[in-house]
Amino acid sequence: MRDTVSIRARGGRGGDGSASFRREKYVPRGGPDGGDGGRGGHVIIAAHDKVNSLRDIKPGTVFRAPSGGAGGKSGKYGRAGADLIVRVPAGTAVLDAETGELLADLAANGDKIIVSAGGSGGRGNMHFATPKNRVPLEFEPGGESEERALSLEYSIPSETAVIGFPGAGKSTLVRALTGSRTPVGEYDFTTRKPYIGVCGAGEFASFRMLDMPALADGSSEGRGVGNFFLRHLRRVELIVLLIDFRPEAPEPEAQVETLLRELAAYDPEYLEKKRLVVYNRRDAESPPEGAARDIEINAARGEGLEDLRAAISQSLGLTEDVEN
Ligand SMILES: Nc1nc2c(ncn2[C@@H]2O[C@H](COP(=O)(O)OP(=O)(O)O)[C@@H](O)[C@H]2O)c(=O)[nH]1
Ligand SMILES: [Mg+2]
Repeated sequence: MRDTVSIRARGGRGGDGSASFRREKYVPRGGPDGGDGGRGGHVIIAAHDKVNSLRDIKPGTVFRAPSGGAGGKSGKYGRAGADLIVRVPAGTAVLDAETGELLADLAANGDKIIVSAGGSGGRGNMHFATPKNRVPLEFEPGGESEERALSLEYSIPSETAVIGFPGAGKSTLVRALTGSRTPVGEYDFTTRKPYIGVCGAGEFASFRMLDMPALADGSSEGRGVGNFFLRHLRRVELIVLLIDFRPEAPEPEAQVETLLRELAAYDPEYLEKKRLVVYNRRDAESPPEGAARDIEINAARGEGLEDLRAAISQSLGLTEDVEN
């Protein structure tokens, strides 16, 4: 899955204004009638329903919109250059590649942004006549457009995501709650791509849940599968920290600490999101201490999943005022 791509965009040049003069029978010296050039086409990036990845956009492509037409005789306007529309999936952020500035977050179908406006059309000489100069030869050339380097970043729209150490049971949990057919295995880093499933929450509501690759210590510095997938947390409202409660796993507190550190290392704003700490694989008997607010599950046996579903629904505000 390609979820980032760098491109360039350049709007069309504006059409030149025209310099011409009226020619009519019996009028020896007609006035200026050169029309204006048309504007150049814009380059527009638009989110579209039918597009679900950035895979069809070749990295490094320069998207150039056509120029505007030149103005003509008899005050004729040049035609505007057609806009060039680059379609991306809903959930694509558009960033200035040089400054990293977020230009637009195209979250929903139909959201769009002009990334490089076409140059304006030049004025024709009919605008330059003055009482002193009735035969102006001046016209304006069309305006240039500015080429921009852009970076497109797609992140899957989802309300929740599950992060945790390898083997914590993330894929098992997402599959149990949502029915998504995610690879599940005993190997570390089984899940290299984020997967998504939908979990019903009461009669009319549902939430989506992302299964993420394992987030191990240091992964934000490129260990394991690296941190690239953390960008998919951008749209997530609630992060489930799934703690591996096997005796051979690191201490639960250490896991929480590591996960939070890795989140913060990727984007400090991720710590502002809602969080739920969930203990999984508690096949052993001793309950975790001081964990009254936390949830314990056994994803493989399907235990505690209803409590978890309710806690997530409540945290997302899906359970309010639903009675009758
Ligand atoms: N005994 C036990 N095994 C579990 C539990 N949850 C998951 N597993 C198993 O642990 C293994 C790894 O699970 P997986 O969901 O792939 O972990 P992930 O790396 O976090 O996605 C699989 O064989 C699961 O069946 C649990 O609560 N108890
Ligand atoms: Mg997995």
